[in-house]
Amino acid sequence: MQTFKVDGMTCGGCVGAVTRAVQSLDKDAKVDVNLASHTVKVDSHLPELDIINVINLAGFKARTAPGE
Ligand SMILES: [Cu+2]
Repeated sequence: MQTFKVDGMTCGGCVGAVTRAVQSLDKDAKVDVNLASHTVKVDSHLPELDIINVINLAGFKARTAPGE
């Protein structure tokens, strides 16, 4: 499980967009978005950097959240 802080998510549409972005790289990825804490948890085999890049390409601002 990898945890990211993602800025720019405001509604369910954003949740869907982030989820689809990650799953475009790994269709079996489990993506758990918490809008209130701006946190995205990803359970997949993807490298951390790939996840950050694809979320940013979708129009958000992702960074690692170490220790969470
Ligand atoms: Cu939205």
